[in-house]
Amino acid sequence: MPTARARLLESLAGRGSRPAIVDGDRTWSHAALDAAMRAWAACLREAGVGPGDRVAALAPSSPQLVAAMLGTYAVGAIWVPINTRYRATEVGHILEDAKPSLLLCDPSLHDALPAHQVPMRDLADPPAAEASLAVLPDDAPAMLIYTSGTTGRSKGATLSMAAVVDGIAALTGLWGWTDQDVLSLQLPLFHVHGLCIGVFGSLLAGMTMLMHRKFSAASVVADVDECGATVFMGVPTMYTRLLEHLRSVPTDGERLAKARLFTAGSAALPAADLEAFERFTGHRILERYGMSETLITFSNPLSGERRPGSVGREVPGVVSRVVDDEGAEVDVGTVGELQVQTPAMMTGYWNNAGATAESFDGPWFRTGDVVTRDADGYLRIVGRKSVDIIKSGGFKISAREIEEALLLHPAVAEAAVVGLADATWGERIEAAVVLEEPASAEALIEHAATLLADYKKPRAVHVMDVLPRNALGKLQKVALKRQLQPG
Ligand code: MLC
Ligand code: AMP
Repeated sequence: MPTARARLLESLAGRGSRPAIVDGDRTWSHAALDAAMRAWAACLREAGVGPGDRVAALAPSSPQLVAAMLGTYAVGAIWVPINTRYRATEVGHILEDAKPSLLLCDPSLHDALPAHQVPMRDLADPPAAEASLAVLPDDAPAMLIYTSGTTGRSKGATLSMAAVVDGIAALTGLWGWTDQDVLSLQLPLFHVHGLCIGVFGSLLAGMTMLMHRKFSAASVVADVDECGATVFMGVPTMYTRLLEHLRSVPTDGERLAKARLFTAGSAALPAADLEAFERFTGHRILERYGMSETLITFSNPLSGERRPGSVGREVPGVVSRVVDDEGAEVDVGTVGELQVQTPAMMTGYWNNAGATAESFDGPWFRTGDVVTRDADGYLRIVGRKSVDIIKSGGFKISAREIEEALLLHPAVAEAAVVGLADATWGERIEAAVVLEEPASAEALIEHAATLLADYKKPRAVHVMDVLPRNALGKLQKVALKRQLQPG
């Protein structure tokens, strides 16, 4: 059995002229991607990057970005993708934590760079050169995926090559991906949904990616109807947008019908959206569930029942249990926390042994998601243990991080941030503040927007005399959510 690294990197050249990535009017064959990977590897070696070093990337989706990632693997280094919506403080935290030897940055994103410098290179065409591939064990770290937690700062989930390749191959095997498939890839490449399932999944199966810098419903339709896309993957908000589009252009349902598979994940897909999409297109969306730390652990089947409101059963290789607050397994149909073991498990949070230890109960990873299991094993995600984690449009957001940003405003004495149910975004960020001097809600929103990525900005700020607290003074966020969104 070839190593995971070999399965990913050495398969490219053998696929020759078959298209790997279509980027607008330019098509990159597998051989061209292989050459670009080797050129990047030479370039990185020349810059002194070697095994175990980190290479960070702050750039929109592009074939060069994929080639640079593969080049990073070719020299045995670790890929650290950074969210392109981040601002200087958020980018600065990742650079300080991951300490990359090199940052690959698109010139359009220079404004997001923090004051302190790391060696940097623009992600432009690298010089043509050849480099051999480094031989590294498959369990060495391959990528750091920064993800928010209950604390303010994001943590780098460290995934090995074996975890990603084995985990994704198990999933895409279940979904029947082959080299005849064409993926409409409209997800960003700095999270596991777009990067691991999208890019790794396509490369491992030898399929073609139609790459987009930005999502649009019309381009999904065009990809399927005009460019032969057979598969589309999206977060539920993308399906909400597709449904808006279909309501105004219902005939596009027939155009989308030509695809083979639509999948959803990263947040709960409302059953009503699944049913409406099926009415327009004849396709029942396949919903699956995962996390940056574990990759995809549950999936509805390709053939068999795709149950609305459920994420299906364990992906092959995954074992799971549902436990109560004392760690005892609960009965079928009873809510509890989902815990999992998987070959795709992260090795830990980068530089953060404390957080890693807290997230495991022995071999079990505590997902923090509250679930119930049907009698036949189908799982339903019903909530989260912590109110401090918000999912909006598929992005995971720490309420604490936004509270800390609001508290930096001189007028704010206390701040509480919550996620309220929202038909488009899944959850919508709103804040409640107690002020010590006058300030308008608009000014506070603007203040948060200058410090944080655009999607973290509160959509409303409520000025209150006091925040709801219990007798011991502890903030009652559940009560606050009820107050802001009754019923
Ligand atoms: C954009 N906006 C958001 C937002 N995205 N607001 C809340 N939540 C979001 N996620 C806001 C912007 O701030 C802006 O507001 C307005 O929407 C228009 O911005 P845009 O850039 O034009 O938006 P758009 O490109 O349409 O983005 C929507 C989106 C994007 C759904 C395409 O959010 C997205 O790419 N989400 C995918 C996230 C993802 O990949 N998650 C996977 C995590 S991995 P204003 O007011 O400034 O105009 C994971 C594991 C697993 O979860 O299981 O997969
Ligand atoms: P992230 O840290 O961005 O990888 O987000 C992982 C989280 O996304 C999980 O812990 C869940 O809360 C959520 N999630 C992923 N897929 C689904 C899904 N299909 N349904 C509900 N929540 C999901």
